Amino acid sequence: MADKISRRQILGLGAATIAGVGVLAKPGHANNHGGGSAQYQPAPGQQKSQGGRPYWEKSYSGGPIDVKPLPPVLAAKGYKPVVVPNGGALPFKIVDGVKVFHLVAEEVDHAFDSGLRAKCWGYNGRVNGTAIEAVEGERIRIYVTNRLPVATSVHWHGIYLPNGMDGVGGLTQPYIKAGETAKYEWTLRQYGSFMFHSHHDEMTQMGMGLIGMFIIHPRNPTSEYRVDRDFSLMISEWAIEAGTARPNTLVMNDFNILTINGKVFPSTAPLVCKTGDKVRLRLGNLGAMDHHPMHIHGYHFRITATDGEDIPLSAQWPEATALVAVGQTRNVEFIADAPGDWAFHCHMTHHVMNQMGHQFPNMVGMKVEGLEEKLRPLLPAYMTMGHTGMDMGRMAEVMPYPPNTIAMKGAPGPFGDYISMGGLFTIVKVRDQLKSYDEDPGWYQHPPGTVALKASDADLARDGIDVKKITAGYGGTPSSSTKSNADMKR
Ligand SMILES: [Cu+2]
Repeated sequence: MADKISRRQILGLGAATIAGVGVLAKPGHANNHGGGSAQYQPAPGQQKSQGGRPYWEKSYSGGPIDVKPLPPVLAAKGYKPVVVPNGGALPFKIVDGVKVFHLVAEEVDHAFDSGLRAKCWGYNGRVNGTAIEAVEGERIRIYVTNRLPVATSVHWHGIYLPNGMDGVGGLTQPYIKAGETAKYEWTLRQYGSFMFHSHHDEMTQMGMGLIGMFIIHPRNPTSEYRVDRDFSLMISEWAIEAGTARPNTLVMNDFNILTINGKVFPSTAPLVCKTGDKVRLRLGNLGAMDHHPMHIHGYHFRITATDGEDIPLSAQWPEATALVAVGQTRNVEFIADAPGDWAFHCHMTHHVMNQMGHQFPNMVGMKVEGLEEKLRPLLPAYMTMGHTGMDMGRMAEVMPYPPNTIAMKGAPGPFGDYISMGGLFTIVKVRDQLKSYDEDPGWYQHPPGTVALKASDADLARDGIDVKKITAGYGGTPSSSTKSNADMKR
């Protein structure tokens, strides 16, 4: 009975479908499309920023593909370039009104961190850190030279283009064979945060590093669009076993190196901001398998755009954590009005660790007195790990590791204690005074009295805190008035 659909439900479905078709089939108000080969007309900025194009058009394809392009725009005049921490934008030249780029796919001896290098594949000498940046309405021509030992192709992810420019190897174009150079050319008819990546043998080639962000600025930016700091952050994940120097692209779950623009913390460059700056983070995820809830401390941000388009102000979603799924981009924005060193990281706790190996037996809480002494004659370097957790600082100092390994790498912090983070972790450094955005301003100097330090005896006495007494209702024996959720249900 339960799995049979009733006649009533079928009718309901039918009605919903018909209604859906009705909505979709309504003639769109194609204000930014024009017909035939008309010159490309970007939507009037104000209208766009307050809700994008009218809902719903017949298609999101951006209208006719043979539009006449608008003149190319240089950064100095028309847009504020994005900041690509640990990376940079692909250079271009302008030839007869067309912006010409040259993307080179090649092997790169890449440093994830000072302690770990691997032979990866990347674009123009960088792994995950080369961004393409252009402006809505521009005609672009991208040459792709393949210096890999195998065929490749490049897909422009989220971007409206003629089908034959879509870059799916074998489907929309022949492979770009080893040594060949292909030419992609089309006119940009939208703006936003997009991506590009290999679309041939994706598991291998994207896993080896053939991914990047593709930023398109609006032709007529609104005041809302303008920010002081505009960061482009590409997230990915890798499987590099300790002591090896090549990513293993065959694994499905055991990713042990999690990167922002190809770097792990502490090699991720800080996101430097001045107090009061309006900040945009463009987050993209082209990792193989994992979605990343990217979390900011000390602030909340608004999710202002997806890889689809801007989100109208009234619908923007306030969050302290933005989920960036595989294949998605998310723009988040906030006002950096609180100075400090604020963590920005993936909230999956295994994604802020490096290569630590997750196959340990669970030792947490185990009594290990005398164990090391007994085992040392058999295993001279033996150290019991994990019974008090994974204290990276201690382990990094005493554990023997193979070379080219960052198993327990974190960073020494400002208080003499180790920051036990790696992977998808960076720091938003907000300062009242800055010499330069391009310089790490060092650790935040906290105003006196604003750091959580060891409580003094005077503090404890004043507030009647007796640390020796277990206080009912404070995690000790529950008092009669403390009920669990289960108790409440009864
Ligand atoms: Cu994650």
